[in-house]
Amino acid sequence: MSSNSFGKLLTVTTFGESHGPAIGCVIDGCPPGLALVPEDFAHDLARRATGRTRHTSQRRETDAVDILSGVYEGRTTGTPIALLIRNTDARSRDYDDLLDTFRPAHADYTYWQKYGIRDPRGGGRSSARETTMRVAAAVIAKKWLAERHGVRVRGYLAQLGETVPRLPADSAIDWDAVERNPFFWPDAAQVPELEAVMDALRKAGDSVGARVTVVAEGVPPGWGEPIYGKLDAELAAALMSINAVKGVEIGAGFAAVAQRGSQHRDEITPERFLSNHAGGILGGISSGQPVICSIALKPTSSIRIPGRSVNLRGEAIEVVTNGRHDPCVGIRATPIAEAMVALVLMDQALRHRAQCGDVGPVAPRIPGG
Ligand code: EPS
Repeated sequence: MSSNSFGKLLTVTTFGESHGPAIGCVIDGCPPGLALVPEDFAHDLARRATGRTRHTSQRRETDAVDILSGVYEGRTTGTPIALLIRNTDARSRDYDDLLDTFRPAHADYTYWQKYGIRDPRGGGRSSARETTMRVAAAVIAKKWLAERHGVRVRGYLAQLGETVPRLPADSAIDWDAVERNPFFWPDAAQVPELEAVMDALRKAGDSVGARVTVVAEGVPPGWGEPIYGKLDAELAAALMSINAVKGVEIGAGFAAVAQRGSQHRDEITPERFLSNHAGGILGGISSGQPVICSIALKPTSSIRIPGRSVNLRGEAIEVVTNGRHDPCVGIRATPIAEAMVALVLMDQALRHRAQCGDVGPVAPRIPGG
């Protein structure tokens, strides 16, 4: 009803507000026996965290994970796994000027209309702080997918404002290069250019949108439940639930509009598929090719450039948002998008095993590449 949980066999419930004492999640349905220790969470949480470079919000959270349940002697027990992270660097005074105002393009107004009450400190529940717990939950999903199925879920920033990577369209992603820069950008030579864009933007007090692409390799054919639990439908819903996401594409996405059938179809030879416009999903079921999704993130609404809005009394006002905001939320969105893809894939893998576990590999099986 209130939609703080998602998934069917692997369910994730998150809770907490940006400026409350803590944020947390409960992951239920994880198979027993998976090795899990608090240190497993550090890498991905650091990739998503604020305050690690000058290009993101300067709030500095430690993001230390407490495993409260579901793990015994370093292994999951099959019971609910509860994770907790304390908020240690909330600065609620930054929001004093915003207590009775609605930031244009922010959830301030719609939360107020829906609930008739809101926690305005740091955006409360609508804050991207909540995505910390998605990334934490997905550490478990990524681990299980890698160990059980050899699946790897990785993402990169595919566009920042008007800047796109200067790489040939069909070049392989250099994943080491992606991880070596704070933007998750695949073209290392272009990073100084991105830094200049971001520095100018921050100086201007404005923000910009972004595009993030996630690639899941090693997904076997068969995951996804037609008709209403299609893999692409659930990926789209999960990715769209990320703060600031305004668009989702699977494979060729909207470019498919201008393609001919003869161009779009991924022809099959006994050795391989000859292209991947489908993004690894046919009829809502994984084909064995890499699953490829992209998201469009809008520019952050909390900016220093004055904008028109109204206050709680409905009076016209001018809003300026100070505080420690991200000039581009897309910069930190790569691990979040990976997380949502991994959680959906693990849930679908468990569901496939439950219904079709006895089917086994079916010939012919085309290597996915
Ligand atoms: C956010 C606004 C900022 C960010 C926050 C997301 O919060 P605050 O004003 O409290 O510093 O720092 O991001 C995080 C804290 C995080 O961990 O992602 C927003 O409005 O979404």
